[in-house]
Amino acid sequence: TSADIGVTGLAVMGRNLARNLARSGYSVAVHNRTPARTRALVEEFGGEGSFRPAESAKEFVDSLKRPRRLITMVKAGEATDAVIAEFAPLLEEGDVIVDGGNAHFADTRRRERELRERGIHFVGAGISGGEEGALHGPSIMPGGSAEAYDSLAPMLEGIAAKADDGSPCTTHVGTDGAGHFVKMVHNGIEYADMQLIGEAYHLLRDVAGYSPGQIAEVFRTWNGGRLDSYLMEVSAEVLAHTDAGTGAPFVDAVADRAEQKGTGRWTVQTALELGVPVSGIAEAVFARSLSGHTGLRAASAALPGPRAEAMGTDAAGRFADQVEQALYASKLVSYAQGWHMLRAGAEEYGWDLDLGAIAAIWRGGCIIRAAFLDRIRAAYAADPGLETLLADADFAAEIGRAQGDWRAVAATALRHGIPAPGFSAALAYYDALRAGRLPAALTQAQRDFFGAHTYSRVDRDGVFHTLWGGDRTEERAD
Ligand code: NBP
Repeated sequence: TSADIGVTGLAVMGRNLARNLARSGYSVAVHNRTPARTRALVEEFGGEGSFRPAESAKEFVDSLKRPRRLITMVKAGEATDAVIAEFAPLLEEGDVIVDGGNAHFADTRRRERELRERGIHFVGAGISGGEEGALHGPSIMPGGSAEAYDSLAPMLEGIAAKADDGSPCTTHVGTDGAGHFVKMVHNGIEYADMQLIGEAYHLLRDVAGYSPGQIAEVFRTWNGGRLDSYLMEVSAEVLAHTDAGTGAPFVDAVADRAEQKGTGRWTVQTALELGVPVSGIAEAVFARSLSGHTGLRAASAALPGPRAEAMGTDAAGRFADQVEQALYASKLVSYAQGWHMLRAGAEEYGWDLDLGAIAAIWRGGCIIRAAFLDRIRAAYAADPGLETLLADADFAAEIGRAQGDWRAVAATALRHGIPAPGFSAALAYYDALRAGRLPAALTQAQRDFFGAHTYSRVDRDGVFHTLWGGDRTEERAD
């Protein structure tokens, strides 16, 4: 009568994941560096299922069924290495360590390689949904060997969120760091979604002249349509909330400085290395960063510019409809960029990512869960080789219909001096993809001028260089 699985690291996430497993009928060994947390878990929630508290690593490992399966839910980084260093020597060939923390996928690749050499399976599992998700059903993105996934599948599928069609929000994402890579891109998309909703709010507030309560109503209406998503719902909840202390809208009582833990930044850093333009995510990361530069903002507060003027009620209503179009179109672009990044990562790191299946496991449990993701799943089901989501016939038609309003909203933001970098960057990306000719021709010619970096021509094959410093004849450079 040994435990089915073990969880070590019993802060908010680990504790709730262990409870989720126990409530699903598994017997769960629980362990934490500081044993007080282990005792607290069993005292408070012991009645929910079968927990086996262990004070030492050895006791913990010895209490697990073979092959042993243990999940570590400790702080990402050095703590994860410390846990692996402590537990790996106690394990045997075929045992499985699952890292459910927010590790960087490059660390996961390294850890997986090191443990594989010792015959131990290492599964880097991205887990999204926060504390509540861990307890009631997160979206789980496991990467590692297929064999390790198979041994975990019933448990993971049992505790994961379920999509509307009943399917569990987890799948074998790919080998080694694939799960944590996919989780990272999920978080990047989450940043972009939040930024776009923020821009919609800003425009509705300052141009439409709506109160936070009115905007909450608008968001609730949108949430009943194609923008239906957890983040839309959360935004409406926050905007409808009144601050107990001041009686003012809660959002006005919060300092306008957005923080970040780093997964958005990792997404952008990795995208730069892969050469993938994820401008929506990058603008979102920069916008958070800018908001925190209070000195810079104070020093710039008197700079000249237009003051937003609120419009009349009828115009405001029409404008709100346009903002819905702009938000939807920009969201579509940022998802297209995110999926481009998934494809590029798969190619670079040799993962066989199923792009539709990733959309499917984000339909529930995770922070970006939304009705929209089922359409992305369907787009890849119809054409697994889809070059970009924007090329899907339905999405292309929708963005085509939205673009007039999208441009109007971006122009309004510019005219009123309201920063909307997410809307604008998405539109610039869309227009750059559409453009027959890009000024990149001039850029490449400049590079050839000052650095002899050569160029190709539109009319013949080959590599060319112009003797800019001499008689400007063109020579072959290949
Ligand atoms: P924390 O990220 O705050 O980590 C606290 C846990 O790490 C405690 O159990 C602590 O043990 C343990 N730990 C540390 Br710190 N250093 C250790 C070491 N050297 N050896 C062993 N254990 C060590 O917990 P969390 O917020 O529950 O998150 C857990 C993981 O899940 C993180 O990787 C996080 O990024 C990820 N995640 C969090 C969320 C969320 O919403 N919070 C969502 C998705 C993923 P102690 O009790 O002895 O100090």
